[in-house]
Amino acid sequence: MKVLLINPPFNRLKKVYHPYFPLGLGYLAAVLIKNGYQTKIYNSDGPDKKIARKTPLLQQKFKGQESYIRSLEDDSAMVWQEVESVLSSYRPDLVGITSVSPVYPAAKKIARLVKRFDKDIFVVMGGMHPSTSPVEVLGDSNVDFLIVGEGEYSLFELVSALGAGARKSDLKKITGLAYKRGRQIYINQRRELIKDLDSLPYPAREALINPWPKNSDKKMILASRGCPFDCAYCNSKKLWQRKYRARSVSSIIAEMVFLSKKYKINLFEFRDEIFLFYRARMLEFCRILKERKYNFHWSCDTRIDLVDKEIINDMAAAGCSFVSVGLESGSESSLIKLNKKLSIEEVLEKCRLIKKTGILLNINLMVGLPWENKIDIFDNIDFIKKIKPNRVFIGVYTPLPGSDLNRGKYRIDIEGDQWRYYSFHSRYNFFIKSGMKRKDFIYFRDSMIKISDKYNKCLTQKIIALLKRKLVRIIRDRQGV
Ligand code: B12
Ligand code: SF4
Repeated sequence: MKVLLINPPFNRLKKVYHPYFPLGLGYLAAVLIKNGYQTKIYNSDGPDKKIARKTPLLQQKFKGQESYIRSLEDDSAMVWQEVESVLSSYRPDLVGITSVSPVYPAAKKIARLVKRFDKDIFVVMGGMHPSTSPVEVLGDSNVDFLIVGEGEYSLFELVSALGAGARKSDLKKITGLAYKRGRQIYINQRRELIKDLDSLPYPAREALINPWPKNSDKKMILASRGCPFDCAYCNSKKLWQRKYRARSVSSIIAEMVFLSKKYKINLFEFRDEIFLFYRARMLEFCRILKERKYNFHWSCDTRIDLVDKEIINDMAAAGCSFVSVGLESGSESSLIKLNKKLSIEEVLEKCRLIKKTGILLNINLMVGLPWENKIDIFDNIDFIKKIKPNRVFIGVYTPLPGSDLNRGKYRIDIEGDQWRYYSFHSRYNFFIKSGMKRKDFIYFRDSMIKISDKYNKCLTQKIIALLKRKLVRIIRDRQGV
């Protein structure tokens, strides 16, 4: 069984420059390779010479949605030809496609291309969207199988079973698998989560067919999985069941050292949902990085309530240069409705703590919550001005399948290809039920975005300044000055 794992295109079709490595596919590939299966990863959201190499501002991200929609409709777009050429040069027996909801139309399109290329190739889908909408996804005639939840061992068992000419009774035993026979859809029992994350091999970054230049996609790393909190707009719990599992400090640092030697990098991006959950583990992580003087720089995402003076100072001393926090709203009543369990006062105080250390601060905010009125949006704008962050990431509320907020009077079902219109940065996202008119919402949303981009421009300048300083230092070192 020859396996090809595909990350569908999204940023690339939005013409947004964003080097990243699909870590989920990396883990799936690593387990298959370890068990003797020839496996490659193709990141169709990967490098594209036509896209300018610069960090996009929010305004550009919104413009990109139109280009995503157009490319999905245009069979001659370069990316679809690239998919076909990868299929014909690699000739897989099984293709696995990952998908989050806004990317699902692109994942569907790839499934269609695979079956058009060779109908005997097995198509398996997995990831957040298939896990939360399995019946819809398996209803697609181009999809044979689907894995709900954590995928490594379910996919491995499926590949082994198919390689041995599986019968229906073999498939019944594979936990986490969903499949169909004729029109009947079967969803097996969910698989138990992997108990010890240290037992997994490192993501197979080397299995990527089309890496980004200068190893810019190699910096992403995961130290934990899942999140025990329960924010109403989020659907993380549908995948990770509100269970938080962390790797050991020694395993994380060993992976950083491995990456720094193999790819000559010293900058890492932790992509965990909440990096700081276990305080003692974080302090130990920082202590070891400081003691061993690795000179690593790193960034992470966390809930702001997990930050305190000691931990943030230690993080700064251990090379943390950028922290991203999900605050979501500057309105106290919205925070309650979102079940954020944060108060504005606490947030402001903790943001001050972070900024004092010199660590760059990114805040994530949402706009367009179903109950919002213009006062809530003004509260957001005020909040940004009070915090004065180094970067602001605004997302327009998106009703994610399986989230608590997407229920009852606020329930909105977006199906299949309709997802092409909706993402955190799409002008089609309008789910307000407070009576605010669409045109007023657009005006307030755009004001919030413009103010945020002022801070975002500053960050670009800060990074350029930092790089210039580095360059000057290198030139001086070389000249022995
Ligand atoms: C890191 C991250 C990113 C990174 C990297 C994304 C990537 N493709 O790897 C960046 C910053 C680029 C990103 C971008 C976006 N992201 Co994002 N991201 C995350 C985050 C924080 C962690 C993802 C991760 O690495 N998890 C760890 C790995 C191990 O898990 P995994 O990828 O899910 O894979 C496992 C299983 O799902 C399964 N599996 C996954 N794929 C497949 C495929 C097959 C064939 C099989 C068998 C199994 C399988 O097995 C894997 C191993 O166990 C999650 C939060 C979360 N709860 O997951 C959000 C999250 C996935 N992102 C989300 C969204 C919406 C986006 C964007 C659309 C945002 C936007 N711009 O509008 C884009 C889409 C870009 C893209 N093409 O993916 C949402 C998805 C919600 C939804 N229902 O769709 C999440 C859940 C955050 C949230 N709650 O809002 N993201
Ligand atoms: S939004 Fe973040 S903190 Fe809240 S439940 Fe989702 S992952 Fe956890």
